[in-house]
Amino acid sequence: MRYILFLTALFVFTSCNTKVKSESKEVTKNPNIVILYADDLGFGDLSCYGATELSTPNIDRIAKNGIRFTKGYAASPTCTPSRYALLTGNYPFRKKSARVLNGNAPLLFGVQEQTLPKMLKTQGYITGAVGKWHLGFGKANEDLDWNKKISPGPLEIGFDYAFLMASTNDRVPSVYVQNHHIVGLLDNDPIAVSYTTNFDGEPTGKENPELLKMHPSHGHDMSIHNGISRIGFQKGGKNALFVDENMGDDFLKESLSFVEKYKDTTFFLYYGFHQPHVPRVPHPRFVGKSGLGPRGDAIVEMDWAVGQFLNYLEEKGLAENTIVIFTSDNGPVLDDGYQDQAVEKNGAHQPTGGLRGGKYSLFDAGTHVPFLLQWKGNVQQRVSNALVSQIDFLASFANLTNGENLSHDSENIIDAFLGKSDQGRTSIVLGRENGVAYYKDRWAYIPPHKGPKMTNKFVNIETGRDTLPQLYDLSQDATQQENIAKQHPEKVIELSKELELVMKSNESY
Ligand code: NG6
Ligand code: CA
Repeated sequence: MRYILFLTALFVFTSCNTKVKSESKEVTKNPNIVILYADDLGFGDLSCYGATELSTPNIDRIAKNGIRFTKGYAASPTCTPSRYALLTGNYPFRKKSARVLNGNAPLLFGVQEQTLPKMLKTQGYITGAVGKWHLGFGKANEDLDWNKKISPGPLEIGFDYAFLMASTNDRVPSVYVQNHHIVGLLDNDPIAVSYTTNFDGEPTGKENPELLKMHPSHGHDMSIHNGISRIGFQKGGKNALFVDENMGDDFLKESLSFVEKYKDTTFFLYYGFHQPHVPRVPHPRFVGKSGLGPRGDAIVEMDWAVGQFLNYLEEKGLAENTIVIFTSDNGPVLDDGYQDQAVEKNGAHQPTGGLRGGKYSLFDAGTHVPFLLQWKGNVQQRVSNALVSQIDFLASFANLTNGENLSHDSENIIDAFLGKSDQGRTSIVLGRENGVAYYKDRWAYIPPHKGPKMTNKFVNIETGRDTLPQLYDLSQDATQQENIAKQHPEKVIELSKELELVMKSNESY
């Protein structure tokens, strides 16, 4: 960055004068970087993206303060692969194990792999991860004992501090992990976790529905905790189990205390919300607030937390020195496994903003998500149509901070992120190895895929799969209504060849 180079030169030039030296050091300070990462929030779920049935005034503040991207993308239509891609700058199809992980899966990253926090650490950042993880813990091929030191994990891939939900809120173990240990675990009540067999005497959602306050619609019928049955079996560790209703407050508190502790340094914070992923169990003070049932209430709860976080930055005088990004890991879903009236109470709300598909889908709504960025005093308010992806944070922030990008796929589009250019990426691969789409310029190409065209009847989302090639012109047909592959055979060949080249370069590792 010219900005940084200029100041570095100033630093060298004045280095004989200690007083000036310390002043110039002050000016060269890189901005703090915060990524606020929603879980399953759709392109149409925020009022700043046109939602009328739901109000998100706090998240909208980021759009008012900065940039609202209209073409912002997560890497994949599910959680783990998107998070992997955001943190490594690598397309998730390069890593076969980058798929929705069980709660006892090993750490997805090799400890040698470059990550965004590792890169930022080399540039002097203190790095923290709070909230949803879903990226595994422990060594491959080794059963993790959750009662001992939990490693490798976030601390081994570049985070200085971590306070994380171990997996997802619908998967056991229902605990938080702080650095290397489960929070609140007592020696006399160890926790045990299994994804194959239940523990003797432990009730399950399937056998004991009378114990439930929220019933599954499909799946989610194993161990019961807090009146909610989950995926997987757990026993013990009672003192350590999280309370779903408090989770939003717990993550906010941890995020604020991380910022408080490191506000005089340069920090990077990855703040992963659990909302509005299932089970949707907001704190009672948000129940009924949206009129859309628990899914809407969970979004209102997250919006409140974002407001508290932004207020804190303002109060501490950090807003001008902090880049804040808000985005989502994949598109929206209504019934994702619990009877929480998400479908019945949705009314006229359009979580996808009218885009085709949703979570799990190769159609646009699977990965086309809200994408906002503010850097007060440095970035002007605007709407940007540049194509931007979470995969590009690594190369772009490496450029901004003078760090090194070692990833395969991350592109430096820092000028687009900071609103100085309308040019983002020109092409992108979306999805993971069992299903991808390829976008270039105005074209969305989905290669032939085997498999069902619909997810199950509860989720009820089109997968985007077809045994024939699909081609859509997003400039004319943003909702992908007309497959024009037959009218443009030469385009289909061109795009399929390009996609093949990208996928073959830097083979899976
Ligand atoms: C699915 C779960 C769904 C959700 C998803 C992952 C069932 C029936 N469905 O398998 O509830 O957990 O995985 O979501 O179990 S993600 O946002 O973390 O990728
Ligand atoms: Ca998700």
